[in-house]
Amino acid sequence: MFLNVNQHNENVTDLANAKVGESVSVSGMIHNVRVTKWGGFIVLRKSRGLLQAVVSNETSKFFDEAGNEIAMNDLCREMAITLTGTVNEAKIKDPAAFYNTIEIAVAEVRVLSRPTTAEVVDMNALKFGDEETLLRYKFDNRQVTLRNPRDMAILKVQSTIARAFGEFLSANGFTQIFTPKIVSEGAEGGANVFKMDYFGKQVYLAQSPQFYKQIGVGVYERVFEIAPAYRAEKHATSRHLNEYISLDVEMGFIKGQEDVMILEAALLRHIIAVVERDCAHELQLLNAVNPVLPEQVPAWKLSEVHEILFENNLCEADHRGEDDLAPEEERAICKYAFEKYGSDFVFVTHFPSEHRAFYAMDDPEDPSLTLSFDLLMRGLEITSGGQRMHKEADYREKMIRRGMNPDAFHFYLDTFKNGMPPHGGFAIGLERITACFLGIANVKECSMFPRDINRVAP
Ligand code: AMO
Repeated sequence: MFLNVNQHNENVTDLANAKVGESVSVSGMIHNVRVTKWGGFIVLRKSRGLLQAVVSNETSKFFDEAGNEIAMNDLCREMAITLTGTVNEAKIKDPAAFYNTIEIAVAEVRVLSRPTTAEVVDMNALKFGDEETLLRYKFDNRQVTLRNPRDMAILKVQSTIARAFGEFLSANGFTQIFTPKIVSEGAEGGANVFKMDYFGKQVYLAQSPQFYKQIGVGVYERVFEIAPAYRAEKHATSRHLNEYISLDVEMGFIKGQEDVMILEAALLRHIIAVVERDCAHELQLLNAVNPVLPEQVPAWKLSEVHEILFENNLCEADHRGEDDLAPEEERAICKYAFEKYGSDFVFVTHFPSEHRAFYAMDDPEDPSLTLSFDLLMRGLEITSGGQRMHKEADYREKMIRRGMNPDAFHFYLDTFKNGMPPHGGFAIGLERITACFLGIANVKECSMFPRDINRVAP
């Protein structure tokens, strides 16, 4: 047998160009059915949201999988159907309706398949919110509650962010790479690494593609990766997942970490523009305001952030002299930056060397600090990044100073032994940036199947 590839039909189900008065055939899942005296409504769920179809007792006909005529009453939620009818103009108020200027006058409905339970999860009864029980119910039944238009919208925006990330970088000379997630050493240090048995040997799940993306710079100069990262965080918080998607970037031949920060700002401006262009429906449904990234983005040293907050009396505690940002500071400095400079983003730089991963380059002007940064968005850290060391001797010296065994990292060090350009990069947590875009309080809602300390299924 041969398949004729010319038969490929683009966008068969896209109704965007459907004209009023036209006859169309459209397939989807029944989101809701409402029977009235004169007929009723079938709400069809499509990939972007809902489509309303109007049934008339006089003219609409219904058929089951075998082609036998049935009554409208025999239809139920989550049946897969193909519906044929005429496009009519309409004004649909339901914000979940993606098609809000048209409806279909049903001529015929054909059932393709049906659920086998009488107790299909009622997507319409799910209210959005972050009460614990509701979230637990949603995550326990995620395989079906994902069909809720609001959850669909969150993950649609997430998908758009990831697409825009890849598009921008590909257009700017970056090569997409795919690196192993089963690794012999954790890249970020600390205790939050998952151990795993690998044919009798202890290995780890990658906390980040850090080593491999740096290696990639020696090959392609500029690389990016979109892949899961694993962190054995034992605490349940609204901003930590045990598996998250890391949007990683690494670039060679930089003059300083500012090159990396400028690239990230330009990348984010592109992402914001694409989300605004392609996700207007989702932003409206979720009541989300697209973030603002002005031409002049605040970029303050950690010590300056502590000072600004203290001088303006913006935090409960005095954090001056501390070697990291407290969560109340992250929120307060973002509020300050938005009110004073109209920016939803703040770069914080020059974190103390002791508190950054070993690969960070120390600041030649003050080696107790690093040329590294975090990017805060609307009160939450969405990125860490910075300039890396690029000389083998510097790595060995810092590793020994930290009590690490350089031999365990021989393949990584071998990269620098064989020559590396000055380079730097960053990683954005996809669930976190999605949550910040949409004003969602818990990052788990921005994961298709969240993994946390109590959850590995579904
Ligand atoms: P870092 O460990 O700061 O840096 O992680 C980078 C970004 O990843 C996201 N993130 C998480 N999101 C959800 N749950 C978690 N448990 C979690 N941990 C991290 C955050 C964070 O800002 N290799 C460096 C990056 C680099 O320097 O290029 C790294 O992994 O948004």
